[in-house]
Amino acid sequence: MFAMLTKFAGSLLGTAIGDSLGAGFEGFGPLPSPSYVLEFARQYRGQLRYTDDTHMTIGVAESLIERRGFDKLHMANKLMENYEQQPFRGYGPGPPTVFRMVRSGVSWEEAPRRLFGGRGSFGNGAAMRVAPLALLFHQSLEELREVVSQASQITHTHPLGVEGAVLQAYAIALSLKATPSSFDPLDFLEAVAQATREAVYAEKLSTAQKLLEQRAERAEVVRRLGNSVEAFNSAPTAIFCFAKNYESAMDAIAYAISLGGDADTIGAMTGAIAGALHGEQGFPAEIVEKIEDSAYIRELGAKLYELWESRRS
Ligand code: R7I
Ligand code: MG
Ligand code: MG
Repeated sequence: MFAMLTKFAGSLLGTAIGDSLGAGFEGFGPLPSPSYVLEFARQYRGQLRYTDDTHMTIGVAESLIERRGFDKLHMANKLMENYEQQPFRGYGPGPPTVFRMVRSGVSWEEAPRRLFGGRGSFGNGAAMRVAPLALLFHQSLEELREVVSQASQITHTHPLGVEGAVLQAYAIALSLKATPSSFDPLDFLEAVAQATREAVYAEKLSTAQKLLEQRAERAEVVRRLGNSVEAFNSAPTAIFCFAKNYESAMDAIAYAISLGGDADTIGAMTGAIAGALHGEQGFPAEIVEKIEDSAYIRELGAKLYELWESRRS
């Protein structure tokens, strides 16, 4: 049995590694191969800086730790304050618009609903930051769904934006409870598929199972599952990238980034799931060391672990 502590840290570090490595390729077409990404990671000199994906994940973790549990208003303010301190991290247009509306007097309930014609965003911004919630609430999938929907709606109210975050959280929770030696990727995909309440996601996850069985090429994976910024074109893709490469956390991230498109975010989501299976040991120390604030991110994982332990007893 893997120690839970390293799995908590692994999921947050996996987010940061996928994000920071993928950031340089966001918006690119498919890369020559996953090993191209691994080679880039090995040879890169200097610090690998993270983007909004990790920055928001840090905010979610900080709020859970400070409040010793989920407090929507506190988390919303934390995400807004962190953004205002470091607005340069490549945020999507939605969240900063919400924060500006709130600063000008619109309520937290109302502001995110005003985006994109009145239903709110279905971008992957709620899914990319979900790891800390998945870690803390992994024991009850019902409670996890409830907490993740609420936390998503700070910025993403569209049901498809929320569902992407819920499924990404389920994937992390399942991975956290599994061990690498007994992991079955088809059973895993089936379990995530069973949990979805939205047809688009059910369809994508069923496609993911077929692509895995057929050992589909990367180009077909991109064509069928997508690699863009909408939650339904990236969260199922990340879940697939992990399932296909479950034996190695670094290979999973490299494969995800090699698909191109929203590479930092698909890398971050894949890394969060893979890190929850393999723990921090799944990532080479020389890569972890290159990631900006990796010691702080590991510490947040440890504090979330302590919080989870204390809430259990
Ligand atoms: O979801 P969000 O926080 O963006 C996250 C992405 C990641 O790739 C990060 O790495 C960063 O680069 O940004 O930000 P949003 O602005 O809410 O959503 C992202 C994009 O999804 C939007 O800018 C739109 O292009 C698209 N989108 C929609 N398009 C049409 N209709 C989101 N919701 C809608 C919609 O309802
Ligand atoms: Mg980003
Ligand atoms: Mg991105």
